[in-house]
Amino acid sequence: MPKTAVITGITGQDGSYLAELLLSHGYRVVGVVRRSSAPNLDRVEHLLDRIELRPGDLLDQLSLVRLIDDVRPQELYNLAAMSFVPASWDQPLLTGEFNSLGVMRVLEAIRQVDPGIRLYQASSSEMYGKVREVPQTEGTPFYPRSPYGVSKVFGHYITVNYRESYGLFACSGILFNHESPRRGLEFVTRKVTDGVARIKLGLAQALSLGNLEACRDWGFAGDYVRAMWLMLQQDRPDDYVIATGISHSVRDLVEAAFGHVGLEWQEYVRTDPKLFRPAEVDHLIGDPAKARAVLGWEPTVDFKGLVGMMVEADLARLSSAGHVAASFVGRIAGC
Ligand code: NAP
Ligand code: F7E
Repeated sequence: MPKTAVITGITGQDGSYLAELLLSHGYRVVGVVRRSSAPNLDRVEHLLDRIELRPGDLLDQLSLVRLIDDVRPQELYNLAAMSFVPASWDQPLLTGEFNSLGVMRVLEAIRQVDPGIRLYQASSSEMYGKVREVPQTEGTPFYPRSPYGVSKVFGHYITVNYRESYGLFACSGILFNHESPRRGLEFVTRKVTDGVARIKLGLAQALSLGNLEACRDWGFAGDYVRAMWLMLQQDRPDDYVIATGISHSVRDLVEAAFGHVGLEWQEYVRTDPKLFRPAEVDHLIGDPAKARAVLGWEPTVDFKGLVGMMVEADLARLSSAGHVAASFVGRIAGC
């Protein structure tokens, strides 16, 4: 019998890569989608004949219980979240509902319907915030700097607590920033690669950014979903840091992306104080030693390869879409 996996957040960046991975391992894949007034399936369009979609919402306990009871999966990957950090200052309560209580609703649904279901919880390096240790490991204390980071700390600890209280096979993956051509346009990597492609094609003249000094440990999303799956294949549940162990500044990112198409970034990039955050996470760098030793996990795409892949994908997309593809970035405050 093939295994069945449920993915919340299947319409997001990670959900789409994870669905591809699980299908390649022969899984029956069931994705949870919340109702929207217009289709929102761009990232999984190529998979629609091979996955099942079911309605559900992290805000609605009953929808989760019913779904799990119907589908009876062996594994559940809880990727759904409000994932854009600046939005968490605008909507802190909703962020907590999704990212904190939403996790508890998933755990409760599993506990009530079938405590044998294995759970992956999408935790985040944003929990380290104002870092207490360099590099960050599974043992580094948390000091979140945004409502998003705080909400993810709750999600992490409630996952650990249900594991320790009820013996659930629940793992928390502390993933550092991971990117791809499917990344949302509001995140800095994609905003930069989309901006570079627009400038190169003559569709834009400049790019506004916030703090160029912030440093992140950026990896490729396709590599990171493999780590999620590996966590649920172990003999016992545990928490893992997933990172490359190499950090770059936003300035490095900009230089690499403009350099990829032979442009001098200083001629196009403006800094906009409105894009600075009320409290910044200055420098993240993860230590993936445990994931390497226990899971046998290694990243396969380095920083330069990632930036090049994303710039090329945006160039191809915008070349074929022509001028129709106007950017929404910059039209929504905080993006
Ligand atoms: P993403 O692209 O923003 O996708 C988020 C997904 O969550 C979307 O499918 C979204 O559905 C869904 N969602 C949001 N609220 C929901 C709700 N109330 N009920 C059901 N579904 C809901 O995020 P991502 O980059 O793939 O990240 C996946 C997870 O990993 C998130 O939990 C994120 O916080 C976490 N994480 C990400 C990173 C990273 O660097 N990417 C690093 C660490 C942790 P709609 O399409 O309907 O909006
Ligand atoms: O910002 C700086 C910004 O929005 C990265 C989410 O997936 O990873 C992500 O959170 C850095 C910050 O990602 C702009 O100030 C400068 O220091 O791409 P980001 P994030 O906040 O690190 C973690 C691990 C998650 O869990 C989250 O879900 O870049 N920055 N200028 C900018 N950032 C944005 N968005 N836009 C700018 O113009």
